[in-house]
Amino acid sequence: MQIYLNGRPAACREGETVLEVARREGVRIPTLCEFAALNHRPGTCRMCLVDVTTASGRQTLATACTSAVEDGMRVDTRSERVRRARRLQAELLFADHCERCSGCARHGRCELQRAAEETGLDLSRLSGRLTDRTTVDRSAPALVFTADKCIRCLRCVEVCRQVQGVSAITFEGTGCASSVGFDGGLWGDSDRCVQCGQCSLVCPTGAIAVKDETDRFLDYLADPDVVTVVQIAPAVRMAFAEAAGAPAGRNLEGEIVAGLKKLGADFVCDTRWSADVTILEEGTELLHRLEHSEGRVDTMFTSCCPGWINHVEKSHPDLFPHVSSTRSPQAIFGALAKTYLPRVKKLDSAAIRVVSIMPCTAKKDEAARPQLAREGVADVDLVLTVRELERLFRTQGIDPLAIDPAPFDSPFMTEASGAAQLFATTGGVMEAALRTVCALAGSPRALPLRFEPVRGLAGVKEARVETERFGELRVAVVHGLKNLGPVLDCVREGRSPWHFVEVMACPGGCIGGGGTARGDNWTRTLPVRQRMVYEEDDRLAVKRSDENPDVAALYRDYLGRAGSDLAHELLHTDYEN
Ligand code: HC0
Ligand code: SF4
Repeated sequence: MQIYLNGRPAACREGETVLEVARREGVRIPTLCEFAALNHRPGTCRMCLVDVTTASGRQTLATACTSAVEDGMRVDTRSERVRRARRLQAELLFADHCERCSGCARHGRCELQRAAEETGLDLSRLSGRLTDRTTVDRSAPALVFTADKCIRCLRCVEVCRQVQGVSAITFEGTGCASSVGFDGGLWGDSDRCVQCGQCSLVCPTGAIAVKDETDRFLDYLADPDVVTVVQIAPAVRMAFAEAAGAPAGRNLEGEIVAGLKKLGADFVCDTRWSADVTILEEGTELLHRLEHSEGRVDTMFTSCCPGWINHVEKSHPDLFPHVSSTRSPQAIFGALAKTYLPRVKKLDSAAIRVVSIMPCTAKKDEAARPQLAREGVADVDLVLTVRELERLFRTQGIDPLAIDPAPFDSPFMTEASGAAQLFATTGGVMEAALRTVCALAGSPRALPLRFEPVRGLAGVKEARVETERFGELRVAVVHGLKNLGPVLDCVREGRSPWHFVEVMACPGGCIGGGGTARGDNWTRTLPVRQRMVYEEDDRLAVKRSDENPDVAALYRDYLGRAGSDLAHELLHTDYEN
């Protein structure tokens, strides 16, 4: 089968769309509402209009994203008629779109701006004519919705439904007054949204954006009485290059450290260090459960993903007894940065502000949780996402692709194992935990360091390992909340075969977090980021969390042993209360 694209023959298959064939042939057609990775093509923005002449001679303007190819079809993607029609569609989109572009988080990276440029739209005659939708909903902890930036593409509705199975975002109202919404209420009142931020990854404009808190960081840096302690999460270094405009696959860890130091950060440390601490605490907790389960399977869930914790809290609170009490690495870092670091470095704890650089929007929510504050003071003061950091560097004149890399600068909270690096990907917390738990519980064969069954991007993964003390350990790994249902049913109904289950809310785990770089194709970027994680694990000399000398020093000099009273006070929590 073939069609003619701008006069040139192009081979195609039955069922393909004109847009798919054009993309394969390298013929550019502007798009806006369409999102290939979600198979989402509502055909509503009409940016992809093309001139179609069928083999029988019928001529029409049609949307390329929804039009199936027919043998002999002639498609003109740039006729005068097409260009005029697309420009009118762009004008109509601006009829109820705000034009406060310069202050928008997406300025320069907005898909609507790009569509205007591609269609040659200079000034819309219809700007602001149709309706006045000025609502700005700032009620959610991490994300902001601005109604008059919404172009009703419904990508956010689809990602929330298809990928997360949460369906917190709905399409509401009719005609010009229609918009996405949150069950008719404020976003912060949603009884379903987990703040994973996947919607902010797919929104083509600034309608759904991360709450920008970069100013607060600049305030901290400018205050001579404040000591800034920055932590960088395991996945940030895997996604930052893409946010900065480089191709996927470059690890910019040293450049991020250098940029933060140049901005004036006092300490730049590594969340991988506290991920190793997490494994010692969570592993000890798991061993304790195994010792006291009297032959039953008492499933324990990981607790480090705040999107998952929010999901339990909102939709499955009866499962809290199965969730590990160990705090996340971000929260453990915060607690130790305000207790252990001042001891070691002779600092006033009250002067310290902990700033997290995270791939995650829900980490903003986690940091603000009352359970993670001591005497009303949060352990983590501020969370910036990868995209906020990229914008901060850009506005402060720091080019992360040109700056010389620098090492982490505290000798106390930076050393990391390969296990800790694995946290960045789905299956990584499990693999890290198994390395240590198998060592502590004895493994009959040579201790495995790679647990292949929990690697990769399958939605649900299972593995079994033999231990001397407890026999066979059965584990499962789930990422993308949509995949969770059957696993939760098994645990709730007492049919769970798994002793330990890792849950990460985002597809791919944190490498696919809602605060990372936007990619238009998860199937392309996630495998690259995941491969970088495995390579970094291979590169690091220490493989197991319990062999990290920095962590050993922490327990020797401060905490005592894993699971001690002090460790419980600082490093555990109870989300139920
Ligand atoms: Fe993650 Fe984490 S691995 S949740 O994805 O556990 O955000 O990167 O920082 O806390 O370490 C995110 C990433 C972290 C935490 C770690 C865990
Ligand atoms: Fe955040 Fe990672 Fe959980 Fe996504 S998977 S909500 S990025 S912690």
